[in-house]
Amino acid sequence: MKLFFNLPIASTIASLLSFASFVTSTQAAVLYQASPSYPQLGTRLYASGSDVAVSILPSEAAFDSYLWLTSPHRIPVASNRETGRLVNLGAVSPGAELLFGLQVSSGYWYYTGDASRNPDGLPHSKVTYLSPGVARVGFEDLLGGGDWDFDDHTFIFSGINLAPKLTEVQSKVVVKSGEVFDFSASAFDFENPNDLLFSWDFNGDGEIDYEGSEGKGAWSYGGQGIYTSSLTVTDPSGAKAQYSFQTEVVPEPTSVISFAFLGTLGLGAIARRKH
Ligand SMILES: [Ca+2]
Ligand SMILES: [Ca+2]
Ligand SMILES: [Ca+2]
Repeated sequence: MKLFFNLPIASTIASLLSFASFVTSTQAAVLYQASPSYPQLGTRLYASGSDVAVSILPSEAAFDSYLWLTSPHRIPVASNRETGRLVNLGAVSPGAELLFGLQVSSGYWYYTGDASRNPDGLPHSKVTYLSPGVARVGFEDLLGGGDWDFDDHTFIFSGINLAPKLTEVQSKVVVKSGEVFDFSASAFDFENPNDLLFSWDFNGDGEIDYEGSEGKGAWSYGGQGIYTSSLTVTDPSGAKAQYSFQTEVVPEPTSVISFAFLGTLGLGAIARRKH
């Protein structure tokens, strides 16, 4: 009878103690990890602040096409048959995404960046970074992706910037109210690998709570509850990478620990009674 009575208490104490040790852990969890390189498909291009120029490389595509800058300004650039031509689009505000569109004689439009922008939901442009500010951008011009070699219409873009890419984010998922905890993140950027700004909003109110160039620091929560925290990394041209995560802030665990102590004393009393 005592055995049945003791076991649930022991397991309750064990779970309380493990909960307490998890909460008081000083280890930060790895929340996000990615390779320190950019994918070539779906890469967005941003303005660096200097003049944006496009040179047209040879094309062997069956289709004629015309390249446009469609945002933040709508500017016609050149046909894919104007090999060797260099078009200067002038300066675009730094940080703005340069959204290029290829108007193909088949009637379809294909865009730089996310696959969801294209009529078939597939990526149609491949960005190969050549040097800071300069990339070769090749398009596929067939609905469905064709042969996926991304060289039907090829251009050299200069005056561009790639957004930084987060490679690791560490923080605590469960934090005690009032506890100072460590957090850290690392990011990768072609143009400015050592000149990035890390901005943390821990309580999700839109106000930056901690900012610095080192990618690490310490902070504490005042209240309790579940918060959507975010980290934004910005390069000197204003291009950004963002990551969001949830943090649970629990009360100071004095009640948990005293409950666990009570449980331990209770078990001792039960053990003594057995003798
Ligand atoms: Ca092709
Ligand atoms: Ca950059
Ligand atoms: Ca905040």
